[in-house]
Amino acid sequence: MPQNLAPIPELYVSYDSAQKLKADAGDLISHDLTPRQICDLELLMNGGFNPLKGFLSEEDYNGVVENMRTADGTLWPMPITLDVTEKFAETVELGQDIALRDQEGVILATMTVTDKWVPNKSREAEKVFGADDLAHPAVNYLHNHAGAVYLGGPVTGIQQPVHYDFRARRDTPNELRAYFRKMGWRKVVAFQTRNPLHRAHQELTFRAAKEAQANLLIHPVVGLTKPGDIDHFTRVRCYEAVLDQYPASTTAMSLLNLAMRMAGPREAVWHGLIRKNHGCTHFIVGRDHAGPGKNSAGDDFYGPYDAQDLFREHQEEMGIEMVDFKHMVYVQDRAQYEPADEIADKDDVTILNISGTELRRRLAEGLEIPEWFSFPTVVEELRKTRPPRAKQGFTVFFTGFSGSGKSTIANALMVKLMEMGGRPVTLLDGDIVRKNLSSELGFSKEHRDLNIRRIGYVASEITKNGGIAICAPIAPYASTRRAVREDIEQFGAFIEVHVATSIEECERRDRKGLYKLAREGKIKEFTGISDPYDVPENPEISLETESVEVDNCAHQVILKLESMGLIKG
Ligand code: PPS
Repeated sequence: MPQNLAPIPELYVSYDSAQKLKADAGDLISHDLTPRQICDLELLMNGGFNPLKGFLSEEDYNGVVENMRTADGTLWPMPITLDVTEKFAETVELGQDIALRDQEGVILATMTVTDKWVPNKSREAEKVFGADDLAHPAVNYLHNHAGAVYLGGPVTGIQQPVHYDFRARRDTPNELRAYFRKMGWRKVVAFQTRNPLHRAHQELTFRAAKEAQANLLIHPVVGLTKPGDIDHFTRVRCYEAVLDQYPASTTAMSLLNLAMRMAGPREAVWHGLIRKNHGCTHFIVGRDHAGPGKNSAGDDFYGPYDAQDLFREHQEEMGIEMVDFKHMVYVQDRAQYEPADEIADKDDVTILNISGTELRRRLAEGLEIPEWFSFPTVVEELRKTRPPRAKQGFTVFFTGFSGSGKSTIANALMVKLMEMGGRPVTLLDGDIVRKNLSSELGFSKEHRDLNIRRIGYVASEITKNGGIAICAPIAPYASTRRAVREDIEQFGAFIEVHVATSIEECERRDRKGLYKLAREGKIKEFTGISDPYDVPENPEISLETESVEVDNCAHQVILKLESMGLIKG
């Protein structure tokens, strides 16, 4: 049997042992896994991350970060770490077993903690992602979401994470290997994707398979992808629509529950190793594979062919061969797709191409998407989840000192939007939220953060469901505002409005008499007097209230919404 088709080791114990282990593990200290950790654990347990046997130890982590190798020299480019809070780490001793639970509390595995350390996250960012720059989604995750302490140790698998969606389309490495054996597929080229497939992708994957004289595995990621990507439910429906376009019995599709890091070159090598574990012999690597977008200076994080170069350097050792991704363009004169670098008569033919940005613009504005570009069924699915901007939900988030005029302008805006109609509008005013949603909270940093997070959560749900959320808290901390923006932008636009009334003017107005009390020390931690306020650096709008009427301030917001295409005349 070819090596790529032989069964691969998993970390699961037998069914009977799992039942016993699960009962015993009820008494262990538990860690509730984050969504990313659940993805990582699933691939550790089912052999997708073979040869890893658990979350990395400190020595392995250092090796992986510094030179892409575990302590014993095995090539592994991505740190697979169990990050936890300092508080949780304090409760765990080395040598102790802990239970790893999913978000509903189901025990998926146990882990023997052999290592516990505080990582140098900036170093990890520099080495693994190429820069300690928060514009990189994985660096942002590392600094702003991941716990401060890492635990390492071998994992004993009890059960797979439960998935309720597309169950028949999900396969473990061993299930795919068995499928390839059954079908007699010896050579398989895998195509990794986090985007819907259009005609160009169909052409290039089909050609790649022909070139490698191999069968084709469409292997889309349905775990975590880049923030802002099209949700996997929509994508899978799109993939299913495209599958008919391939010759029967040469192509399969399987969903991979991977949490991507967008680490470009290192990610390409990682993806290759994962596909090898899934029984594939070839892997398609394109231009800017798993690229994270622009850095904070507006440049690309990685060179366009860095991923291909790093893959090529290691492919022999990896045991999976790279197939270059061809940039396919549509040649109108011949009504077909061709690789851009193979068109000899470039100057005599009309070449058409629609970029990802242009596609998003057309969807956002409800414009035509031609048939030469995509399949009608795919476009139909995309239009369902990406309605034109004027029909999407959005959040207007006011921030400013107490008494700056946030609530008054927010109210005026709400009334204007309700007059226009078309979408439900909800006002989450600072004072009102504190009477209902956050009635038990005070004004410490921790409580203010919690308050804003709650407002952000409600606003994100409203935005997701096509409504308009208007929020008007002080929201003094830039980092919290940023986190709320991230939550909301997954579903719709986030418009930050800085009500820029100066603290002197707010104090002069002192509409609620609170500034006086704050000056007398009778109210502690009062924003602008005895507590900080981070002035927004790049708000969508900054409102000057001292010489402008409320009605006009609200109107400026309406004009901004109109210019963003969120409301139509
Ligand atoms: S925060 O920081 O965003 O959670 O604040 P927020 O929920 O918007 O609540 C602000 C309102 O509470 C009143 N208040 C205080 N504000 C600031 N600092 C302190 N210590 C404080 N204590 C009470 C104040 O009236 C704010 O109302 P607005 O509507 O902003 O004037």
